[in-house]
Amino acid sequence: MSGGIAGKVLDGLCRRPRARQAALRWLAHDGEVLDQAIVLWFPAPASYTGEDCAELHLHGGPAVVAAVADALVALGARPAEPGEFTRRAFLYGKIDLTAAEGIADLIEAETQAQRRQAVRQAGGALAARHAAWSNRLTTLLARQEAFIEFEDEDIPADVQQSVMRDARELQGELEAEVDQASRGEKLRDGIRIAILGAPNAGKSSLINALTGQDVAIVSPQAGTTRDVVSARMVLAGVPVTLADTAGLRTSGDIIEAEGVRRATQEGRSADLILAVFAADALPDVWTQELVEAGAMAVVNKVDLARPSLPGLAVSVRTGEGLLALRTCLEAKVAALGGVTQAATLTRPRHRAAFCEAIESLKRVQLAPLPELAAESLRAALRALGRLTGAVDSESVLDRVFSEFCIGK
Ligand SMILES: Nc1nc2c(ncn2[C@@H]2O[C@H](COP(=O)(O)OP(=O)(O)OP(=O)(O)O)[C@@H](O)[C@H]2O)c(=O)[nH]1
Ligand SMILES: [Mg+2]
Repeated sequence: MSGGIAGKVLDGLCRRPRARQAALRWLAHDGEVLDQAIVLWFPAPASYTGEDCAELHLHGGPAVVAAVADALVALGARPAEPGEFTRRAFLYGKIDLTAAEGIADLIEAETQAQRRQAVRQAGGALAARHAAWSNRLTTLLARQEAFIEFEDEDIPADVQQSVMRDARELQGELEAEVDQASRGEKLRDGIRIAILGAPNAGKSSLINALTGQDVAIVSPQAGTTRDVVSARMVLAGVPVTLADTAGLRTSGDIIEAEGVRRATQEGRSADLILAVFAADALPDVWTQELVEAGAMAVVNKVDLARPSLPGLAVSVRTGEGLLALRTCLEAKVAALGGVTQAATLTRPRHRAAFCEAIESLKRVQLAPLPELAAESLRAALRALGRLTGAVDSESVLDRVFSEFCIGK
């Protein structure tokens, strides 16, 4: 519970414990004992939200929880909205917006690498780097304003040039950050790998072997797979969705043709494509084109014939080359979305704020008048302020906090 009446509500259930000390209490309401619970009382401001907070650690059965929840509502409380506790913590200045997002990511983290990134962000790593950039921008703005104010007096002549030079340097640093951003976003959202190739090349056999699950039907008949069959796995700490697809060929069968259309579409949205050939068949143009466009070539069935084209040689049947393929995939996935030492931008929202700041810094350097340069510096500061929520509209806050799956 959080809010001004949390203490009063708590008093309605049991004797209030001493601040920040766990106490065992019988909870009772309307003359009925509801549960025996561990009760904690956190008076403001030293609490998660910054308001008065109380915690009840109940026996978790649904009837116990329902009875206590009903009693709390009868005493004047209401259920929290998704993310409402964290939203209040943000509004009371306990945390900034990037830390709030880190907490949401921490709750959702599926892999250890995701957890590490989220812990760092929830701990304020991104906010700290942001503060350093904001400070530098503020100094630049102060220098530019001094230059405008005292232009006629004896301000050193090179002030203007040094502001421009520093603006360019800052622009370069923000650009480098945006270049790194896709890693943070990929680690958060996961990576899509599509398996494409000619019918019968062994794509379905490969997805089964890589995931260790029997997800797709395998048969000697060409054109077995029609739908896109997806399976989740973790590579290098990054969540990966692997998609098996219909064999690529021109087909008169309308169902198979639709499968091929879906396969191509899956390939377009994938971060990485495995282009599978069969060593005992002639390489087909469809798959060759994928390799020319950057797909990773895999030649399967090397137990049947020597591979006639370059690519990772594997045999799903004998297991040959599968370990090398997995190692290679892990390296690629780590490069696309692996965890980095530094705090990175993890959301499109962060990237948008940075891109806007970069555009403003470019305008600073092109400004025909010192006043316009100052205005663009101010715009860059505002754009950066959006990252931590210093400058933000309700709608952005609504979006960030509605992502929480639970009250927290
Ligand atoms: N000898 C040998 N046969 C293989 C190998 N991998 C798969 N096969 C066989 O090749 C046939 C086709 O395998 P699938 O995995 O169904 O091939 P696919 O690429 O998914 O085929 P479509 O779904 O029709 O596009 C099956 O009979 C498999 O048992 C391999 O490494 N060596
Ligand atoms: Mg198949």
